Amino acid sequence: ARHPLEHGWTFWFDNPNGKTKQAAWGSSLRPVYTFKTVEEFWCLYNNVLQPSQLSPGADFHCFKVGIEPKWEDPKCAQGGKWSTSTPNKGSSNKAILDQYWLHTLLAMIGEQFEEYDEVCGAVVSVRARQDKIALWTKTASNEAAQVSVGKQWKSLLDITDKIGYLVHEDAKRLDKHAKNKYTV
Ligand code: M7G
Repeated sequence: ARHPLEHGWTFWFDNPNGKTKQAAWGSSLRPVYTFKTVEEFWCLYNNVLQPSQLSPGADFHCFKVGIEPKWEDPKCAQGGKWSTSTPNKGSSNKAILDQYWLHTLLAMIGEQFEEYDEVCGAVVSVRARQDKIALWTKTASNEAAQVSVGKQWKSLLDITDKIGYLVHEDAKRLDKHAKNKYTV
């Protein structure tokens, strides 16, 4: 039996080895596979590497069909992201990263967020210093919706530390100096 999902979703991969210092951001960002059913999701999930197996610099993205994982995408342009990181202190943190990723994917594709319409997609970033995962949403100005998504995500991942919401427009303008708009 086929179990259709509410939305189709596209997996994207950003390959750090394809990047040179001069290359523009996103020049190695590629859509890999689109799935529309539960069965296709598991087939894909079982056949791609886990975040823990990626080399530093790599990003996995899973976004609703038709939304590019970029600030510039019309559905993302007024949005922002909740994010959290795992300290890179060995294999247990890598296992946590994989778990964060899977739980985030399942909650997204199962439309478990109360404000499911706000969700654009998720990104897992493998970095030498600190791996991180982010949940991108659509309407940064809607505080109630973002706080709802943030609280639900935090509880889903069983995070006790504060997590922050960064507006893409601020990240674009202020880069590393951008401050969180919301925290939960
Ligand atoms: P980052 O997402 O802050 O994480 O991106 P990283 O430092 O761990 O890789 C770093 C830089 O990539 C940003 O400061 C931007 O210059 C660029 N960048 C990241 N994103 C998500 C975008 C995007 O969506 N659009 C553009 N134009 N640049 C981006």
